[in-house]
Order: sequence, then structure tokens, then C-alpha cells
Amino acid sequence: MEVAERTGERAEGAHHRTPVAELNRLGIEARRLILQSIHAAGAGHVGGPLSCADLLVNLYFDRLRVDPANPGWPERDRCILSKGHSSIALYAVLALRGFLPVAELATFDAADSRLQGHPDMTALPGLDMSTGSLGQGLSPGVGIALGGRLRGLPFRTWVIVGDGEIQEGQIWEAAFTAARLGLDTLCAIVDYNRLPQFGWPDRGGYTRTEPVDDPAGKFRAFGWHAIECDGHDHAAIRAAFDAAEAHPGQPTCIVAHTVKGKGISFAEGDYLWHAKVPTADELERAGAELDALLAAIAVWEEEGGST
Ligand SMILES: Cc1ncc(C[n+]2csc(CCOP(=O)(O)OP(=O)(O)O)c2C)c(N)n1
Ligand SMILES: [Mg+2]
Repeated sequence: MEVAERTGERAEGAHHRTPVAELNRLGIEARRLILQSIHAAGAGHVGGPLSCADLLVNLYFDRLRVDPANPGWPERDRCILSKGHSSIALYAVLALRGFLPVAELATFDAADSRLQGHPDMTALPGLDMSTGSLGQGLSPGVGIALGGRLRGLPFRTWVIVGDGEIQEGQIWEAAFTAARLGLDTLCAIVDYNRLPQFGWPDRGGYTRTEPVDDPAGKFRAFGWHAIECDGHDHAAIRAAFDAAEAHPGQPTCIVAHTVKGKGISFAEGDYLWHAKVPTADELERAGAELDALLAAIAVWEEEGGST
């Protein structure tokens, strides 16, 4: 009965929608929780989680048909964070969405916690895949999307990959297969912050300078529909997700232009913040910056800026 009701909801095309100002606020709250959790754990990644926080907020608060009270609902949309080292961003957004208590974030990375440094789907309901070994999240996305088609279930599958991560060959095996199968319910989102952990492969070892890369062109060459958007602008993300859902016959790749460490001035664009624990002083400075961003959103909203 419950599934049938929800199928009806889906047939009407209903999304969980949230105004842009609220999405912005949620992104800031997620960032606060991310930094607090890493500080409490004494371990974790900062740059990648802050880079994909707005993408995750947009998915869970504006796009995915999911039910926190019924995380195993067979018709739910699937979401795989293939760049699993950014797990704390996913946990923070899942907590804000009601999948787990916000207080549980304080257990992040503890040995007996459901919130491991990399997502463990056997531990936490609401996770659609265990990830962390880079390059391996798009392949299960292909399998899940194909399974949905074969079983006649109308869900969509979304996979977030890192721009460093797509150097892994398995991504391209999955990309080739998805296009060949015409999996138009599958969307890969590239968190295109132009920074991996240490730099890019170069003749002399590594370089901080991004190589000529063009992920959108590469996905197109593999038979995908590919578009680009600003990965921190909720109206732009929403439009890109709409375009992905509307495109028939091919999987879609969204190259989301992001900033590693987004929202914290001293972490933005600095590879040293890939995995660095904020000190108490840095946590306080970050909190003040997030407060200022919240105040700016309130002003923007008063001026009629939300849609
Ligand atoms: C197979 C594999 N190799 C290496 C690592 C270690 N590692 C974790 S994050 C990372 C860099 C990832 O860069 P990117 O995909 O750009 O992620 P982001 O910038 O979003 O943090 C590396 C090399 C890993 N997790 N898995
Ligand atoms: Mg990156």
C-alpha cells in the first residue's frame, strides 16, 4: 500500500522541493557539522566534503525521492558517493534530512560507529553503496540502474565522483557500459574542484597545475550526454539535475564546477586541506565565517532573492 501510494507520487513527478535560500542555509549548517565532526574525531577530510556539500544538499533536499522513515524503500532514488573519503558530508546531510540523529555525528570515525571514515552500507541504513576505494562507485551505479530497468522500477541513480577519481580506469569501463545500455536513469556528477590529494601526474612526478582534461568532452566521447554547472549555485544545480532527468536515451554526466574547501576562506583551493583536522582556533574562525554567510543569506532573502 505504502509503495503504491509512493508510486502515485512519483507518477505525478513530485520532488521534495526546498527554496534556494533554505538550500543555502542547509549547506552552511552541513559545513558546520562537517568541521565539528572532524575536529571531534581528530581525523577526516575537509576539502572534498566542503566541495560536494552543496551537491549533496541539493540532491537530498530538492531532488531525491527518499523516505528517512523507510530507507530501504525499493523505489527510492539511489545516491552513491563514489568519492567515499567525503563521507562526513554525506552523513551530515543525511542527519539534517532525518536519516540519523545529528548528535550521532559526534561518533564519526570511532571504531564502533555507524559513521566510518568511508561509507559502510552494512552499518548505516540510507547508504546505497559502500565506497572509499576510488574509481569503484560508478560501476554499482550502472548495475543498480540496470536492475531498476529490468525490474520495472522507476527510480533514478545518482553517482558523485571526484575529478581526481576519474583517473581510475574502472570509471571508464562503467561509462562505456552505461552508454551502451542507454541508461538514461543514471547521472554521474563530477565534483570538478580541479584538485586531487597531492597534484596531477606529470612527467616529472606531480604538478599542482591541472592538466588539460575536459571531463565533459571525455564523457561525450564515451557516449554520454554531458553538461556543466556551478556546483555551489543551487538554482544552477537544480537546472542541471532537471536537464539530466529530461534527457532520454543516454546517461548524463554533470560536470559541477566546485571549489575544494568551499565556504572556509583558509581552506578554499588549498590541497593541504584535503585531509587536515581543524584546530580549536580554526574551528572558531570557520564558525564565524559561516555565521557571516548565514547573515548574508538573510539579507539576500529580505531583498527577495529566494526561489
Ligand atoms: C584506489 C584509491 N587510491 C587512492 C586513494 C587515496 N585517496 C583518497 S582521496 C584521494 C584524492 C581524490 O581526489 P578527488 O577525486 O579530486 O577528490 P576531492 O578533490 O573531491 O577530494 C586519494 C588519492 C583511495 N581512496 N583509493
Ligand atoms: Mg578533486
